[in-house]
Amino acid sequence: GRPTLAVVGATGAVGTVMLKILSQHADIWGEIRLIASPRSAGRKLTVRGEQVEVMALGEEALTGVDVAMFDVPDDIARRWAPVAAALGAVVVDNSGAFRMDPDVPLVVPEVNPHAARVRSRGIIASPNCTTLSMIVALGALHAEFGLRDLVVSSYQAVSGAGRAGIETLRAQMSLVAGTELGTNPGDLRRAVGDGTGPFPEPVALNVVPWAGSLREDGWSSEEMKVRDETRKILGLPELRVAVTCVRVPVITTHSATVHARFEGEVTVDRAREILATAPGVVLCDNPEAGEFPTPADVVGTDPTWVGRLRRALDDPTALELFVCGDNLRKGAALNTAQIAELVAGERGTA
Ligand code: 11C
Repeated sequence: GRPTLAVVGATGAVGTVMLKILSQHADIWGEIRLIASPRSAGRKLTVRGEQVEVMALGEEALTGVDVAMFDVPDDIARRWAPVAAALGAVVVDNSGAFRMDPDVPLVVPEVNPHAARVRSRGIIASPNCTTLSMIVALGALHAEFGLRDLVVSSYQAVSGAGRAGIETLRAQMSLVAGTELGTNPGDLRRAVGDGTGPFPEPVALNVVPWAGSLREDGWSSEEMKVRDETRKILGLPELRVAVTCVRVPVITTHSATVHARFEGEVTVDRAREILATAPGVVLCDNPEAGEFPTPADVVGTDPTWVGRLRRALDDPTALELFVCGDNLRKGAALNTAQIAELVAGERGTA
């Protein structure tokens, strides 16, 4: 019979997008079980046009599952993903709990699909949304030119912090709407009060150079993820990466500026050819016509969008580009679904 799929974290920001994706993709699954915290158990959600009752996360819900997708916080994944694996499921985990575990592959189907086959813990990890917003385009360029160094600045949407992030920006926007706030120091902070939600500073009408939690020497967890995950996915453990992660007042779709230096000289013409034909990438780059990707157009779409492609002015081996990717689709739910579909496909041919 067709494989049974469990969606753990079905009620969250990523889970909600996952149900849409499962309703749009080829229907390869038998039963689809929706699982969430006991607080959400009993709610009904729609997937594939059918109402399905949410089950509480526990051994019973995870028994008899072939593939289990986890879209939950790290601590929940750390506790329950091994349980699902021990019960026989292949786990596809979208949290940060297992990404850097040497026995867990970190997979982007357009870049390293082969890695998904070696999974001694029964767990496959899906990368962080900021890594995913650039890695498909970067992987295609790396395959041709050989990546040497990377300098990245992110422009991250508030939905990266889940529903709380979206609600915080919406609430702050209504507090500042129609006012002249933002012309004096402290204006925004007074208007927003303590309601900064998951962000350290007001995010409406602002830019916040922080995502995640504090790591050593002033680095943020998000910055460490971008570096470590990029190295692992591309199989370049020594890759030099400089990254600064910034939160901007966008609901959904992460953007990044990328300076990528390669092994030898590059040409924009060849880079354009590669990006125009790479699966999962759309080249949208016509500065004369004012065409480049922005989150306003990219949100809700699957690919990584690339624009502003230029050769570095002072280095013929380097390219500059601007990328946008929907952080809830390719950045989270879509990549997880693609990995789950890879696994289901293996099973079909086994
Ligand atoms: C953000 N990228 O935008 C983060 C959220 O490692 O999966 C996702 C955290 C993760 O805040």
